[in-house]
Amino acid sequence: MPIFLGIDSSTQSLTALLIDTDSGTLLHEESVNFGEEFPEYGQPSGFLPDMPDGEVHSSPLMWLDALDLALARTKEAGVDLSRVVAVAGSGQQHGSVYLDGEFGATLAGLDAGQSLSAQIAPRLTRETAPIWMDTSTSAECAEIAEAVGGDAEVCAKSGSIVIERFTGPQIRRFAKRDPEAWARTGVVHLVSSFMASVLAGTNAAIDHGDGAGMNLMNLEALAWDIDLLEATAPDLDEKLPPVAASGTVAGAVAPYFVEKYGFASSCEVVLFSGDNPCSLVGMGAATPGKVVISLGTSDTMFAAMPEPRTDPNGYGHVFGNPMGGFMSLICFINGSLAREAVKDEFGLSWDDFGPEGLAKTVPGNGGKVMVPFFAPEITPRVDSEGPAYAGWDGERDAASTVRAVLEGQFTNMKLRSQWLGVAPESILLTGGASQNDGVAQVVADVFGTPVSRLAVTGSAGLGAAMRAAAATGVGLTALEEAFCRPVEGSTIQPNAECGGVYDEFAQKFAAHLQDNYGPART
Ligand code: XUL
Repeated sequence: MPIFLGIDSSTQSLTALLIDTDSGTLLHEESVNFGEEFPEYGQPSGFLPDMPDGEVHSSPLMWLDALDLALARTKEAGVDLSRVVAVAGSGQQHGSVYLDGEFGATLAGLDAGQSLSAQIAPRLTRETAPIWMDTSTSAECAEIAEAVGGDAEVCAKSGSIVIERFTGPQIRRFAKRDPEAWARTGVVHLVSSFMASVLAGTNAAIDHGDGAGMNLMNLEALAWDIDLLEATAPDLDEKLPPVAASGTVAGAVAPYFVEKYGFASSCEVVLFSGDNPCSLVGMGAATPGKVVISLGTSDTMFAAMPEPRTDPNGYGHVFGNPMGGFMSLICFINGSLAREAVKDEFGLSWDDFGPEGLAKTVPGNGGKVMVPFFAPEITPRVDSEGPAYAGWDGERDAASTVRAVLEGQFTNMKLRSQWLGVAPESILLTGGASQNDGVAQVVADVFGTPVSRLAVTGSAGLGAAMRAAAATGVGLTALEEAFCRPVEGSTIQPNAECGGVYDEFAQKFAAHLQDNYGPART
């Protein structure tokens, strides 16, 4: 019986997930939390805390230790890895890994007697990797935009204006600040293509899904854009792997994995992609029609789109859809940390965000509005030192603040997604808070749309495993039927009585945002 492996290399953990496509079952899932398993790296949440100037970095060697550990545990759990026909993966988007010209040769000669991290450590020209939470590159963003003719031009070429966390500005900052190390750099990988390279034992290409999150790829040509490359860093064209379709096979799995974990030498490594593109597949939303809202450290909203259409306000992004065509993505910084801040302020539990807790207040919150920006937001781009409240006459109480944070978050999402030009027919909700029926009800009411949840929660890892299967000939429809079913009875209908409440609320929210934070930066 053929099985397929998805590897999800995310911010806080690495997960290996195996599916059996004949029986339509999830065979095994093994998750390694970086902070818990590898305290020696000093990164409790998967990145170095307290770096200066908005820098947020992580250790590629820690991800490799997690890969070794996840595979060792999967084998120990009795999974016969020789049955894996193909592996694909998902990576936190935008992060970049800097390696010297010997990286390819090291990969070709990996020794199963040693760890991956020990063998790859000498190849790093930059010890740590800037990740998607890094906001240190405002100067570089302005320089790139100016060199190319402005943000609108960069957006028309790459699908996004120049964005601090995107890889191009991050590369530029490194090349400017450490030109000697930049000169020694032979190849720059994304998290996704780095992990794929290690598995395949050869430099793997960057796929169209994750490649679009770099401000370097031309969306129309699906190739590196020479103007953007030149505006970013010297000799960048020589240091980037090629871009390729997400379903491309990078090669057979490296002998290291055959000897150490029992993979068949015929097992194929399919290109890795970004976590959001992989989630699109894992949520069964790779064909246009469904909108996904993912509630995580950052909240994201994404959907497949047949033609690339860009956000005139510059907040949204267009990436390649791993199954062909394109996808939109909108990312909100104030996600679970904002919900947690309200929970902690009043010493609540997540049950207070559930249906019973929300029953203490009414939709529209009796005129109380909160702009829930506990940290500076990127959608819209406003500096913020804390949320803004309006409509409380006396002290704020727990129940109205809980409703306010949720209504504020989802109203902001609704307003910032209007450029997509389609009102969603149904919303698929995923991520930590998605299982909470109260949270799901507020989403349904604000958007006026039914909300469903799927059985499998790790949609990025599942999407990666499904991509591995699809690349070797398993049909997407069959895969979606087997793995992307909504949980029976879990669909939440919008409350008919809400009527126009949320239209009026959205206007109030927009005015309150403008009054408190001024016009958004573009
Ligand atoms: C998307 C983004 C995040 C990361 C999280 O643009 O920055 O969703 O991909 O892993």
